[in-house]
Amino acid sequence: MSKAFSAIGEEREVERDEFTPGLEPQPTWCPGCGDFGVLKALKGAMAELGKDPEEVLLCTGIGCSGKLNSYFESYGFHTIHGRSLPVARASKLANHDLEVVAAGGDGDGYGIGGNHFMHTARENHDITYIVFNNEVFGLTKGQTSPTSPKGHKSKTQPHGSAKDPIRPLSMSLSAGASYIARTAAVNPNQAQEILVEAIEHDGFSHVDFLTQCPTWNKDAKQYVPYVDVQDSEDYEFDVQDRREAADMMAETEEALYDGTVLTGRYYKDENRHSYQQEKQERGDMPNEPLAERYFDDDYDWERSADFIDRHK
Ligand SMILES: Cc1ncc(C[n+]2csc(CCOP(=O)(O)OP(=O)(O)O)c2C)c(N)n1
Ligand code: SF4
Ligand SMILES: [Mg+2]
Repeated sequence: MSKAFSAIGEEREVERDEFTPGLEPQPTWCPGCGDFGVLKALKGAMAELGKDPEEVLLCTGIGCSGKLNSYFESYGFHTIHGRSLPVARASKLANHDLEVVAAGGDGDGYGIGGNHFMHTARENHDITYIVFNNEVFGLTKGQTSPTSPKGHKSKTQPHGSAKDPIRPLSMSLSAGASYIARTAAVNPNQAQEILVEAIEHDGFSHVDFLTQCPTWNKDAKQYVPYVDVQDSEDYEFDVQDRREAADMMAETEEALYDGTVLTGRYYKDENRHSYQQEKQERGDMPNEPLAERYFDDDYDWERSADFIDRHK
């Protein structure tokens, strides 16, 4: 429970359950699915931050993970496969008063939506991106995904995958994300703490969330035991140092497939301006939400061509 300012400016307590829809649909996730852990951590994080459901927009992709906003009370946009990020960033730019969270699977975000992931990180849009990493295409019945380990057997790779898996943390760092973390559904307290930090961060926050899929990925490790790199004496690195973070990410990505599950915060750059701030500093983005102009009948609309001084 935590405090929030309501629409009329009064402080009030916020409960985790305010993010549970009044008419709660029966979750269609399988028993034991890691996706329940993401839902719980996100509800807890929003309540801890004192957010009202009407201040939040949750954009999801397609997959078992994409069902998240059916079970989460807020504004929601269930987009098409791999396209949660373009919708999320446009929404944030049009109404920067909204707290915008995008979420989807490893196939959705690192596969079909990989291009959007790379450029949203590069541009440092001020949104939080949660990737449910279960190492398979869950919804479509267990095909190999970009994070499936080499040799992983599935319907699409019956002799074992011949591909090396993607390195999501390293990829995010080189693309330009300014907050990068990994957590796991089996570690709900750490997951909530990390989501709170990610949402509070001004810039693109990427959380690789390990979610077990007991139905289609039985040979995958269930992510226990896990190690929190911040709590363990075996790991010493500075999350603000790009090179040290890169080394720690590489070690983490290697270790996962050798059976050691490392989680925690990997990188944080608090000095980098978000895309919205950069645009505002250049004078080509208004400070008030575009959405407010739309409802202002007296607003004098400019065309983008009017901004160009043709005599220069
Ligand atoms: C353009 C397009 N291609 C393929 C599909 C079929 N499809 C639906 S979900 C999915 C994969 C989901 O895997 P992932 O993103 O890892 O999510 P999970 O179900 O594991 O949470 C695919 C291939 C689709 N819906 N749209
Ligand atoms: S198929 Fe896997 S990812 Fe989908 S709901 Fe079931 S356990 Fe979860
Ligand atoms: Mg998946």
